[in-house]
Amino acid sequence: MNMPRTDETLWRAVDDESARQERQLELIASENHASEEVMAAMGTTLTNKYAEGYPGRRYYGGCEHVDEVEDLARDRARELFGAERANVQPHSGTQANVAALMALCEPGARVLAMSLDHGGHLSHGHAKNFSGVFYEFHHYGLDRESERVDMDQVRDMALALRPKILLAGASAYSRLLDFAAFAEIAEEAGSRLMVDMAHIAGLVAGGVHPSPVPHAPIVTLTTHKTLRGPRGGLILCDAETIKVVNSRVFPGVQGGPLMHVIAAKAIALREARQPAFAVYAARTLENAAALAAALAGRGLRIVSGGTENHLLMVDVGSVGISGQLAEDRLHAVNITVNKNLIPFDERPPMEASGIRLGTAALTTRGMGTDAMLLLADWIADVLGAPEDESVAKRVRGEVAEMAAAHPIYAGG
Ligand code: DSN
Repeated sequence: MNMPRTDETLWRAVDDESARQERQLELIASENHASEEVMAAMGTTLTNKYAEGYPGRRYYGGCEHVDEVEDLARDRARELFGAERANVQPHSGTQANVAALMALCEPGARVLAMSLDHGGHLSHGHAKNFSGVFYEFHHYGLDRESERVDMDQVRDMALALRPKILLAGASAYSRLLDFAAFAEIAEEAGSRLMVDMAHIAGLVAGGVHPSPVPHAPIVTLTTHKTLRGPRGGLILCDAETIKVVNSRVFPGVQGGPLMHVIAAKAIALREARQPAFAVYAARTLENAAALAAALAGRGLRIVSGGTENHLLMVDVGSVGISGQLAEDRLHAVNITVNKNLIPFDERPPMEASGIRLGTAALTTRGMGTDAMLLLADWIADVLGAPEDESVAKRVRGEVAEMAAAHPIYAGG
């Protein structure tokens, strides 16, 4: 099917976004560049199909082909992560978390999760999010010295609170989470362990990060971060939990599944089984470690002293500026990052003292540790002289050369 492009205004915005992605160096830790095949699946006739229900048990006729698509996605998810069951319908990670919480406990139940201020996630009990509105959340944090999860505090809180769910997972935490220790604490406290592995799913798939699946009856993830698929959510669980998970996803929190996105998830899950993906995941880790070490070498403090995954938290307060200023100045040279609170931050969230950097997207572009060393110098140069236009001009030129040498898409 030839794609018509009659809506010039709309397509101009899309083309501008494609050009922006090619031009800028993407360090937002939750973003990546999906393959052309993944993107093609989302532009197919599957977008036309309603398929409320599950394969073989739908509320609409004509579902024989989308059944095949959803079965492929479910089987591939189970095989990739070694899970007993999978639900591939959640529209997003937050939708997956809503369904998972509803599957494990009743509204009003007590849940213990990592604090957002220390690296958790909005859907882990923020007061204005559904999770904080409908559940009684309590939060553990990081140890002030090591800036790592304080497992003694997790245990003490779990034993005192006896939450229905102990939730492990983060969106701005650069260290390994000890899933086996979380599982032991959950057992001791009479809680069920839920893991949100949205950020690290691709690293787990690539075999370079410990998997939570053997330790938790329910694991949620997104498919578009390190896993490099389409935007969306997914739930893995054991055979005992799947019935309630399925009913919480549909009709619990969603209506018709997005079959075009589920097709794209199936493609991404297949891609993640290829040997090349394991190499990609390992390089993503190497790049993050190299970037962290090089930035530290230039005098920027790295939260917790380093990284064990795809992201690093940089305390830009250590060079006397706010996260907001760092984000703005780096944006001006086409390096894209997001400001982020660091643990025990004294600045408000809209200002913040940190930036969060992730290497998943640049690794997809084929950049390696040499590129990370250059990038660290450029970031340190810009943040060390945020008002110096001559530094910005030089770095902007160097960034442009590196971006042009690593096109994301053919013809991009
Ligand atoms: N907004 C995502 C992130 O940036 O980590 C999480 O949902």
